[in-house]
Formats: sequence, structure tokens, C-alpha cells
Amino acid sequence: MTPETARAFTDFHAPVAAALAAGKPIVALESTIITHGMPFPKNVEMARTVEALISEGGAVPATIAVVGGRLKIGLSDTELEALAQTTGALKLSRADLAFAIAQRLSGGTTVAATMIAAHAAGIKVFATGGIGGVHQGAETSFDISADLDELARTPVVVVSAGAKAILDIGKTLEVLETRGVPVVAFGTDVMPAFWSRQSPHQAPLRLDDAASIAAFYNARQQLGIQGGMLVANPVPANVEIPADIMATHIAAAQQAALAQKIGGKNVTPFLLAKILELTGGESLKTNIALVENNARLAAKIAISLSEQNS
Ligand code: PSU
Ligand code: MN
Repeated sequence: MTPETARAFTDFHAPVAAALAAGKPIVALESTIITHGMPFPKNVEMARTVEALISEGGAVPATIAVVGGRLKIGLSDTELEALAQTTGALKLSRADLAFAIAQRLSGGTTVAATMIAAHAAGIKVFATGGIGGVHQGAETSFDISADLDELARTPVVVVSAGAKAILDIGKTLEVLETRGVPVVAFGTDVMPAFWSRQSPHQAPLRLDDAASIAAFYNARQQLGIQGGMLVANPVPANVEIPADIMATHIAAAQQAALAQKIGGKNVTPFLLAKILELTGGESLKTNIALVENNARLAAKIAISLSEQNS
């Protein structure tokens, strides 16, 4: 997809179009987290807060989604609210983004699809919660998220809280290394684990400020190295759920997924919903706080990138 050929079905929200024209910092946001990751109305509250944090941080937010076949680069508040309430919204990754456009359907874009759309629109920085990765048991299920391949090919900086502990974090790091994706832990030597600040794995790389992350991105571009980067930003300490507590809930959720024969793209949404239920809502609080934390850092990285490239 090139921006030129995509123009016929792409709608730029006015503040995003203005920021692109002026070379101002922009942060893309995904929408599967809205349509499949959190229940209404928490999902729209989260989406609004995250957009506000990016604006307060000095960048322009652009939530990406497909609405009735239109690829939206930035949503109005009304569109955001409508998407958050859409029942039957699709979960769109690289494989089905164009399907929803051609069939004039609506859906939330995953990390992979949001990266594709952000890059086509000229946006370099993207904030999310956690990326998809290699699922536990992938050696038999072959369940590996398309997010990992996208990170290997599309030059966007993805700010996450690491990979969710519902995944096999060790295998996820191995695939990222094989595919040449830098994983930069922010201010820590340890790979964070989404709801928890620490996983048992060392982080491949560490940087302590946004300007250094921007400089790293620029050096990769100057070298002509393809692909994106993953920033792993640990959840704030005051809202983290210790890894051992999460491990019990994750195991129970995985048992339920197996028993109910959940497969394919339903696995991640099922596990998230189950864990929400098992933690009595605690996991959702943590999830929201970590997305907010990532949005703040992403705004700083976007600002550093536009300063360094102006
Ligand atoms: N992390 C969350 N909530 C989510 C997801 C990640 O806290 O809803 C979504 C993201 O959109 C991610 C997707 O790209 O799950 C991965 O799904 P899969 O494993 O099917 O590729
Ligand atoms: Mn999968």
C-alpha cells in the first residue's frame, strides 16, 4: 500500500492532516484494544484519556480504525464512541485489513494493521498496550502473531509494555531477534511483562530517554535497515500486578481456552476477557494505566524525532 493509491479510501481526521502537513509530531493508536481488548464504556474512556495525554504531551493523536470500509487516520470523538460500541466489529490484522476496506466493513486494527496504516500515512510512532507474540504452546498450535512479522518489515516505533505474560515471552524475544527487530527496554535491564514490571528475561537493549530512542530510529533509517522497533516500557510500580499472581490467572485462562477449543484470532481477546473476569477487574485498571504510560513516552519520542529531523 502506498499513500497515493490508498487515498481513495482513506480519511484523515483534520488535526492529523494539519499535523502531517506541518511536520508536527503525531502518535498513532490502535483500535483492536478498543473493539476487542476492553469492555464498553472503559474502552472509550481509555481511548479518550490516551488521546488527551498525547495532546498534553505536545503531539497529535491519531487513532486508526476501519469504519464502513473507510480507513480512518484519526477519529472524531463521535466516531471513537461509535466504534467503541460497535458490536461485531472485526479484528483486523495484515491479512484482513484490505478485506474490511473492500467489503465496506468496520473493525479495530491490531498492532500489525495499525503499523501498516500509520506508515502509509507518514506516522512514525505508535503507542499500544502489549504486542501480540508467540503463544505458549506455539510449538504445537503454530500461533504466532502477525505483529512480529510486521515489526520486521514496517518502519514504525511501537511503544508497548512488553509482551503479555499470556504469551511465551522468551520465544517472542527469540523470533524478534531472528527477524532483526530491536527490542529496547526503557530505563530497565529487564524485559517487562505487561501487567508486571519484570519478566524472567533480560532485555536485549536498554535506553533511558526518548531522544536516544529517536536517534536509534534515525540511525537505522540512515543505514537503510528495514523494519520497526519495539520499545518495552514497564508499567508504573503503583499499578503493577506481581508476576506470580498473574501466573495463576493466566494458567486458568489458558485452561479455559483449551477446554472451549478457542483458536485463531479469538485466542487473545478470549484470554484478555477471561483474565479480566478472574482478576475482578484489577487487570483492566493495570492495562489502562500502562497504555497511558506508553502514550506519554510515545509523545516524547515523536517530539524528539521531529526535532532531530527538522
Ligand atoms: N494488547 C492488549 N489488548 C489487545 C491487544 C493487545 O492489551 O487487544 C491486541 C493488539 O491489537 C494486538 C493483538 O496487535 O491483540 C494481537 O492479536 P493476535 O495475537 O491475534 O495477533
Ligand atoms: Mn494468533
